[in-house]
Amino acid sequence: MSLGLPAATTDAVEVDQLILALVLASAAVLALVYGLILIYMFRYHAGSQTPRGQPSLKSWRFEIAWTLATLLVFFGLFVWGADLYVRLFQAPADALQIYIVGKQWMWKVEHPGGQRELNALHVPVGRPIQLVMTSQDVIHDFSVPAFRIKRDVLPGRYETIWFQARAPGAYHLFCTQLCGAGHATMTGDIVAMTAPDYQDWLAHGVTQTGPQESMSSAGHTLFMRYGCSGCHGANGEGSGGAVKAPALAGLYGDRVKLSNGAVVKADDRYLRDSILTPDKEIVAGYDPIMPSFAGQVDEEQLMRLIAYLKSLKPKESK
Ligand code: HEC
Ligand SMILES: [Cu+2]
Repeated sequence: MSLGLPAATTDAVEVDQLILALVLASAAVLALVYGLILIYMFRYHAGSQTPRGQPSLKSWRFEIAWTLATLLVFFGLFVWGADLYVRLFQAPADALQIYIVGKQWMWKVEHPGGQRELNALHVPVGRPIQLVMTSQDVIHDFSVPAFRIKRDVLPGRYETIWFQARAPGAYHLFCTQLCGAGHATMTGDIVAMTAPDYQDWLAHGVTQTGPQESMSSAGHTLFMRYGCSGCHGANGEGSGGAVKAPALAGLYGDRVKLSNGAVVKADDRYLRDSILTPDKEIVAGYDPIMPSFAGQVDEEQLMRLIAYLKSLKPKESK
């Protein structure tokens, strides 16, 4: 059941199957109820000779059977839907991360290799892609009907979504959250390509301004420029000298113990908050001396800084 819309990702196929199952189950209930209404309408219409005298005996077996049957069918659909929903929001660990910043009224995309594009997103087919998204101004919504995905893109935090395209092709991207006068123009193209074509596109297809630099190496430049290195060491190895600051290598994905006793996972959200609101979560054993960089680094620089932090591998000795 595609309603003329291609199901261009692996999950889109299953989303369609779930919708079809829901429609069929609902149609069966509808047919039963309206069918009975129709039958009784004709059978017992005014003046019909049908005997009306003896009401039939109530059967508990019948009551229990139909209640259980409908419960199981609809509960089964619920479990299926909940499971699919969870899978839709948990990207596989090997997903390729691509960064997206929404703003009035465009989508800015940056690939890990530093390739940038506007209102377009090139991806390889057959490989899970995770989008890490944020907004520079108001709430937008990243929606690709052919992929059956849709996610609000909020200022001040990261939202992620993932998909795996099935076949090469171009698919429409829409902003589906009314975001101002230019909302209707906030569209774009998702271009799914074979892996070799994608590599080729990464190497040649992008119009570049200046020397091309990967996101993490651009992030390292920012790390030096904003003085992070002064406290955290030139390569994020941490420092124990005049200022004591934690090592950042190997931090991503790790568990961090905070001064209030809580333990949090160092994901994209945590790294972002550590840079913008360092007072909120203090690493256990350190003084809250890190300044906030809110207002100094913009969303795109922040993503590059984070890409750099993620690229730092843990020390052997750790
Ligand atoms: C004045 C020294 C100083 C500067 C400059 C500084 N930091 Fe920090 N940073 C710290 C200290 C101290 C902590 C630990 C206490 C805390 O959580 O606030 C920390 C914590 C962090 C954490 C969390 C570490 C963990 O183990 O969970 C991250 C991430 C981080 N800093 C990134 C940065 C980045 C990126 C910059 C530059 C934009 C920067 N810091 C600049 C001192 C600094
Ligand atoms: Cu928008």
